[in-house]
Amino acid sequence: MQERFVNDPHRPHYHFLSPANWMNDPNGLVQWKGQYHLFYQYHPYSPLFGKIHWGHAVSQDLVHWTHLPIALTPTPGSVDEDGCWSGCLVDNNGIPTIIYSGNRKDIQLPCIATSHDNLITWEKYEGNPVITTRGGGLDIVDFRDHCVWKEDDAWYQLIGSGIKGEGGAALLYRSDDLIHWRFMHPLCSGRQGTSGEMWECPDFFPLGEKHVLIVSALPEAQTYYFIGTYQNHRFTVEIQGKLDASKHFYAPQSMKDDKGRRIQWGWIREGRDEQQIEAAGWAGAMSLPRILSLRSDTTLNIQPAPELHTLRGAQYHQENETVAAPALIEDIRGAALEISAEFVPGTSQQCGISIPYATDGSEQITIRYNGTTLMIDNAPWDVTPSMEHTIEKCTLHLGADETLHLHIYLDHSVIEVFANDRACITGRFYAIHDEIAGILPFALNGNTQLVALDIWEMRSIWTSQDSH
Ligand code: DQQ
Repeated sequence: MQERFVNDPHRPHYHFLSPANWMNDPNGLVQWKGQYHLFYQYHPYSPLFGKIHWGHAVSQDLVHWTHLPIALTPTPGSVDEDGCWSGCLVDNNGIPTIIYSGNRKDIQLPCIATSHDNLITWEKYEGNPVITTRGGGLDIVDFRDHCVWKEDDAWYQLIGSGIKGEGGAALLYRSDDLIHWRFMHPLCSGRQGTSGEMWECPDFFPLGEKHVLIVSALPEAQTYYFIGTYQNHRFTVEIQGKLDASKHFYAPQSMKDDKGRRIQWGWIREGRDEQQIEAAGWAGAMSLPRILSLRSDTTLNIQPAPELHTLRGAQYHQENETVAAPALIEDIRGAALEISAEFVPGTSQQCGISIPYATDGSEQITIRYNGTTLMIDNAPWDVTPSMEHTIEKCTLHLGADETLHLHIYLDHSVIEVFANDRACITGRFYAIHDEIAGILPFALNGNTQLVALDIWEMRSIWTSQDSH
């Protein structure tokens, strides 16, 4: 870790981060010659958003990353002079090809770049942009971000957009050569019931017997998924919902790996102001890799990648306890932990896990479930939970015999909560204290069974040699 960040209590230890400064969306995800490549939106010269480059990192195991040279840099006087914005990567007959949004004067247009040295250096196509008319004649709000795939003998592309008076839209294009594109129609748009005026970062892929479309909707900055049937280049939505309850998880992109898994990363944005970000010298983190699959009822199953188990260090375990009143497990310290807790909620009004940073409960983060709602809040322990302290929340209904399974990843200022493999909440929490003061499983007004509780200290993914 870079010397200046060593004592920063808020900088995550096992989430992917840029070496310093600003980062946002994951881009160009691919497994190439066995290695996972992660490109990302990066402003190498400032902790604030600005002229965006494509950062690049590689991993053998999905967990540890090595930074590589910057892949795309804005070219002065060109269509991407103000930024190389989000996009994807495809294998065009052995030639890795990036499709990204060139940004000039706040207008984005689709551009192409290719690599001839295994994804290290990139040559921009001299005819960029490859589409010059935004939105195929529709009255659109904006036009950017790309999801490209091969189907039969042609290339297809979704571009994020919004149709005025209608809402967010994912526009479908077709091409024989990745250079010449023909607009077909909106594959999906706000008419299908989702709010949002503009859909950024569309991601479209087959999952089980269905297809899934994921979008990041503006202005509310919320990620949505649509599950449905894709036939004859039309998409019929059957199920839809929020992907992660939180606005801190945004602009996700996914890839299929050689194990056939659909792996997704999202950008975890900051929850602090520009002054604090400038003082910190960095902003943004990548989520943990999440494995998406379809459940038997064709809803979305979301689990952290099992490779993360390799980061587990010292373990605390307890099982079959009745939780009637909060009892602090005191000997857990640090701020990089994985917690797995299974509850039978029983008669209590609420149950969950509280993570105090001070033994008097004055500073803590709590994951609570009340039978219908899962939430993260930062209310001091003696305060009745209220909206004021709720950081994030989502609906979660348990089946008749279903236990509550909370799977929590705390990594300094980042917290990712997975509940019953189907509800996700990502939060940011900038504690004053450097480390936690214990873990507090709790139940309020009744008895809850804690079937099993496991807590692991998590190792850092960086070594002292990493320029990070
Ligand atoms: N981030 C990129 C855009 C995209 C947005 C710019 C989503 O291409 O729409 O950094 O976070």
